[in-house]
Amino acid sequence: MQLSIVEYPDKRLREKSKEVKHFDENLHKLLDAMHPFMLETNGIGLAAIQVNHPIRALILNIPNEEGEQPPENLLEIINPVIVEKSGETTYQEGCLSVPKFYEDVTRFEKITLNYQDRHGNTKTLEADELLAIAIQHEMDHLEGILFIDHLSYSRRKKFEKEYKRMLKERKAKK
Ligand code: Y12
Ligand code: CO
Repeated sequence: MQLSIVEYPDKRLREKSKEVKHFDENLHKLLDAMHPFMLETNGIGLAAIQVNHPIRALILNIPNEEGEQPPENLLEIINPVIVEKSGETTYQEGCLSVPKFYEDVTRFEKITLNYQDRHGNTKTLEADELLAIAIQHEMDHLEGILFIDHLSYSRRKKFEKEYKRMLKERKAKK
């Protein structure tokens, strides 16, 4: 399956993703294609809507202390719901759909998540540190929300100006 990234300001990123009801071969093929795609593009998290599949599915492969992303650490998360949350933490986030930009975003420090795996089995996960941040970032995608939506008015205006310039420069290079 050939995938490509949907980039801001594409309106497709604003769609609300639909609940996954069929844990079938189509879902497995998509998840199987998302993982190598995410690694090739240096990502640690990817929601299906970012590759033009607006379903409530996301993957995460948080780097270990050596900076590696072993396949056994891959998390496939379907239909997630945060059931507990606490604390606050700020981290400089990036997104494959908003290339070249990194901004501080404040999120819950610890979360407990209910979700389904690729076979529809129900799971619970307690997450903190980068995993908790990345889950919240990816779950925002399911609602059509991007990390830049969390910026202050003035920071967002600055971002829009810089992003427009980046897109213009990229177009001129082509
Ligand atoms: C903290 C950190 C990350 C997340 C969500 C997941 N975000 C990513 O995986 C971002 C990946 C990313 C990769 C880039 O590298 C390439 O595109 C090759 C990148 O660099 C450029 O755009 C040049 C930017 C972001 C949540 C919380
Ligand atoms: Co993102």
